[in-house]
Amino acid sequence: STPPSSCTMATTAEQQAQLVETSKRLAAFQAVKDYLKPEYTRIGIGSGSTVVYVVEAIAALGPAVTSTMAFYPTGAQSEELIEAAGLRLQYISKLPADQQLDVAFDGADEVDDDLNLIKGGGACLWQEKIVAASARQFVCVADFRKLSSRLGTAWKKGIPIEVLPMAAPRVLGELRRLGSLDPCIRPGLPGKAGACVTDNGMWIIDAPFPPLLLSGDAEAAAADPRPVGTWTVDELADRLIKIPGVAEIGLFYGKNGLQVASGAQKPVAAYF
Ligand code: ABF
Repeated sequence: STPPSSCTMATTAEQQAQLVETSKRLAAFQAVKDYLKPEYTRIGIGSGSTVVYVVEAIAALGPAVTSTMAFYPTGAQSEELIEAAGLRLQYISKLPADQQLDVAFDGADEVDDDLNLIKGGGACLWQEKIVAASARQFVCVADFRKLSSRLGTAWKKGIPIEVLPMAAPRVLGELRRLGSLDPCIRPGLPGKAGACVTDNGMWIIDAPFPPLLLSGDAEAAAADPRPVGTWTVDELADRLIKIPGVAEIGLFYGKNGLQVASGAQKPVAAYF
């Protein structure tokens, strides 16, 4: 007999979820195969559900490969992942100023054609950016839903911005002036009152903007003067990071493929 339609839909949703998980896992194993060399000793490990597969792929190499490596987390979740996999934990605060991580792996919420990223959906963006910028090579691992031609198209919740709690109302005002559509303070997890508090004791503001133009995009020039609130990735990032009270922003970006002064933020490669 024909199953009821709700049953068919459930199967489809389940299949889609499985497809996403398979895509994350394959991307993670490929990224580790391509970018983790046995001679590497310092590895950055990001946050989120995709990175779980990165750690699985690394652990699968066995102690013969991993025992000479130290793993640097981007927050509490990442730290637990490293320890649970039996890998050696180390902290970025112990990394000498003249040293770099060999490679860092992390997920993303959205990736554009120039490999600019939106990150911070999981509220770990500040430490994630420090770890990425400390690495010679930063590799992004995501699934096919995250790829888009313009940031803000696939991830519609807004750009995550980590702020000092006392500055939040002022930052919200500045964001509205820059054209953000209804920026809001991220609430805590369900059942937890108040705002979402980061590993650094800060709050997150999610600031939606119209989809961002690629830097150097001919369209950007042609569309001038652009409607208020339509920015290129670089323009908006430069404005957001200067707002007093903003600790870090969830745009990982660079100028035409060049590393920005503070270190690499954009990945050298993205796997889907
Ligand atoms: C981290 O985890 C983030 O910067 C991003 O917000 C999130 C991605 O999570 P997932 O892999 O679960 O989609 O990488």
